[in-house]
Amino acid sequence: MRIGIICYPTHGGSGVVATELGKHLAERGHEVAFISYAAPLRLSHPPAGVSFHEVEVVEYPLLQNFPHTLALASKMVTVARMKDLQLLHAHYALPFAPAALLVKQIASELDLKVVTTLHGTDVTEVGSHPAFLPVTRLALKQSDAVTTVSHFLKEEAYRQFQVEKEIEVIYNFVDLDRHQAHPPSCVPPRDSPGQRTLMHISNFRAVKRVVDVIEIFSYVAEEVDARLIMVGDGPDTCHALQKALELGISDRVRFTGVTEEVESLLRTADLFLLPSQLEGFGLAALEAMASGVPVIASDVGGLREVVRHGETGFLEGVGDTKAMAEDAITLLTDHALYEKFCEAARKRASELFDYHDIIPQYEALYERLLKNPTPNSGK
Ligand code: GMT
Repeated sequence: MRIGIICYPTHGGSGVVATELGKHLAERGHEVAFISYAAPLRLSHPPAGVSFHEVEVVEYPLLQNFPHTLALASKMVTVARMKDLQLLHAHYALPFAPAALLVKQIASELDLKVVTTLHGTDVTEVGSHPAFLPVTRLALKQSDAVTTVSHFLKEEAYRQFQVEKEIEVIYNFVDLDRHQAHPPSCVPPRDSPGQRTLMHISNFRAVKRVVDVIEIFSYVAEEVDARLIMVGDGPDTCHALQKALELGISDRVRFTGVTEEVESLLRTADLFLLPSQLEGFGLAALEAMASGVPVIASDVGGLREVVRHGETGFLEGVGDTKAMAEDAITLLTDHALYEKFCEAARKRASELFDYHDIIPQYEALYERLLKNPTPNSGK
């Protein structure tokens, strides 16, 4: 198949899922064209079968707020015709799904199918905001297929958008081979031999509650010799830094910034913290589990489908940093229990979220759509 993928190039989970999906599709013999305003983070070296097409920014005095969606749609038309694409897959509803639908109309001779995958805040915050709601709703109605990354998000999409449309759940996935449990460390050595490593990875937006991460760590550090590694960057980095200073623990908190080396970093972690306000899925939690790292997270949204409370980690109420810290201390001080959780985490990642099982679900969906050409389209 010849597939166009549209996603955000930044270090958010939706861009990661879109990029990994495209790379796996190419491994399986499909041709994949990425269209975005910058190369996605995990596409620095596009493999065979993958191409990247950049949306140009036009400068003109009138265009103070550059109409990115229109430029994106125009670029997609060019790429779709150049590559004879059969399908456009929008990762994150806005502005990708409306742009893809515009392309479908403009390049009608191609009879393009449009798949929209909803990831999280495109349902819970952005897409359902009154400023965008009618557009999101139309885009979902007119997409040839809509998928969500969790059952929670599917129900939330029905609730927010009131669309009578079949929504298919296709879970996010991991490549277990890249997450071999506990190989040698690649981050700076621990300050002491027995020191334990807690880790958080995110885009440091408000929804991730990074200040809570610092607070949880401060309780843990009172009882256990531990350090915290904060991976990523975003609007709330300064708040996290400030909190660490205030609590007098900044010598044990390291901020790495954005990195592609997620798997090797995770191999150095003993526990993963994700105390988010909400998650459509919680890809970072899954990546931790794939590395055999138990997760302590908020009891919300798609996280309930990823983490099994009391088995692969613990889920506590949003903001309950004390309970999360107690869970962390329990795991870090009971070796036998900790080992059980590590094993269960990796097992769950492999049984439910292995890319070998998930990619074929996208392929089957694409094939089903392409079997039904639009009447009189000439395809
Ligand atoms: O975080 C966002 O605002 C959007 C999006 C992104 O691009 O990172 O994240 C969502 O997509 C991920 C991949 O499907 C999910 O694992 C995240 O849970 C989800 N984030 C939120 O719902 C906050």
